[in-house]
Amino acid sequence: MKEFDVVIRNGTVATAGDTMSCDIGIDGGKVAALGVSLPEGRSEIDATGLIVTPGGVDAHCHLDQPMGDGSEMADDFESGTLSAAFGGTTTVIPFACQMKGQTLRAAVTDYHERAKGKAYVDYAFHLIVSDVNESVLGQELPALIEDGYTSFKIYMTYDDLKLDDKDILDVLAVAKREGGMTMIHAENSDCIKWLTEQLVAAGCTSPKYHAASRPAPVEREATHRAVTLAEIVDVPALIVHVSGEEAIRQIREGQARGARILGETCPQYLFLTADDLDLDGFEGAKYICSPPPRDKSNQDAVWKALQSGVFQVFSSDHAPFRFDDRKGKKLKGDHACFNHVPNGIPGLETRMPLLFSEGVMKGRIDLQRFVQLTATEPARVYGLYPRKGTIAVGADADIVAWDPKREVTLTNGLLHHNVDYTPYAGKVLTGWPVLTMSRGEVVCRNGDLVAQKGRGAFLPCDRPEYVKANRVA
Ligand code: DUC
Ligand code: ZN
Ligand code: ZN
Repeated sequence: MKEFDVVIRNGTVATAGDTMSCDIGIDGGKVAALGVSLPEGRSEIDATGLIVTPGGVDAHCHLDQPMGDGSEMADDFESGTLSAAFGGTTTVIPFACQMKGQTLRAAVTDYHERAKGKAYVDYAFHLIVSDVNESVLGQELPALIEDGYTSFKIYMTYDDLKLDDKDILDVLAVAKREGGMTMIHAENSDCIKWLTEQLVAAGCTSPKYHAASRPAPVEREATHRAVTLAEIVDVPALIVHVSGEEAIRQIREGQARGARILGETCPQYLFLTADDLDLDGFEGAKYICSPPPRDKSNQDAVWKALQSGVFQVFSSDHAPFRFDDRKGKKLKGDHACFNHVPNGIPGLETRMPLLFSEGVMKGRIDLQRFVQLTATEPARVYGLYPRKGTIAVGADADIVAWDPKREVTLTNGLLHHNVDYTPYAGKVLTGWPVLTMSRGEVVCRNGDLVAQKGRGAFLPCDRPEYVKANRVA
């Protein structure tokens, strides 16, 4: 009787701590052994010449999220998780979004319905808390944290989502008391509103003015305030999608003061700039996301913060809107003012390949940092570690094999999302995920899908160890 269901043999295995040449024995969907010359498995995978990493954890992506303005996200749990798998991501954490007037529980129930039977890889939910009231603070959030929904995003901007400082303090206090992780979208709403009014009055309405309506100080001020509010409550909080130097400085200074502030950035802040919003006609709308991409020197600052540890998490913020579509970027037509264009860009499938190629292969970060940022730390921050985010005995066998020699020119046709463009078209990448395994089952291999839709499972999250352990990395 053979000891393992699967043996992945002769790969270069990288975790957050080490790189080693070894075989991986997998049994019952879990890693059962790491060693050399492991006994034969019932199935064998030859990883000679490949780099083997933990499957990615994309801790910030939007799938089939109800929008309320007539727009529709192009990816649901089926196309979103398919696209994730082909890009080396084996866990996604999208958002169950509370509409104002709705209970959090109703948002979660609705989101489970949307996910049911559709996912190719495993998924957990963050909550979005948009309506803070006594029952949310006193009953709903504590009960949902207990049930495995241990992280929640709050917004400082967007009229239908934003909270004021008092509400934010109340949510942070619940996070502290109950052991949840608060994610904060930090942009100053009134500044955006005022700047938008000025721009529109001056006839500046094309996509490029989106960046002008949300300049770095708008993010800097809100980041400073978010850090301050978390310090006042004395609780960890994570600033999401940080775009550049000014916000980074607020986080770094907070961390230096001892505040337990975590940071997340995304590919758009490494590979896009505000110039991309200035393409002919309406093309720039493809790049409208918030905060907006900045400039080259801000890209450099983001790389530095990835290297130095200011950021713990590298997510896609996949927010999928089709370009040539009246439910997408052209919701209000192809001459719409920038503030009527749905915010967000696709990136689930390209997140890890971009960082592998431009980070690891170009020597900006090592393999350990790559694994930390794309898998281990997101799993730890959101209470999924060590089940997810590592290759260790007892962990789920969520594993990706990379061919470091494969050169790929990105085109939208190569990708598996349901969006009609990729912001990264034409980029030539070195290194590509050639095999993605989830709980011991190969999901895709050499560009072919080999698993069934619906196999992905919901993951209740533990209370994040960052909160439990009262510390940041
Ligand atoms: N900004 C967000 O805050 N969420 C989704 C997409 C975006 O651009
Ligand atoms: Zn956001
Ligand atoms: Zn987002």
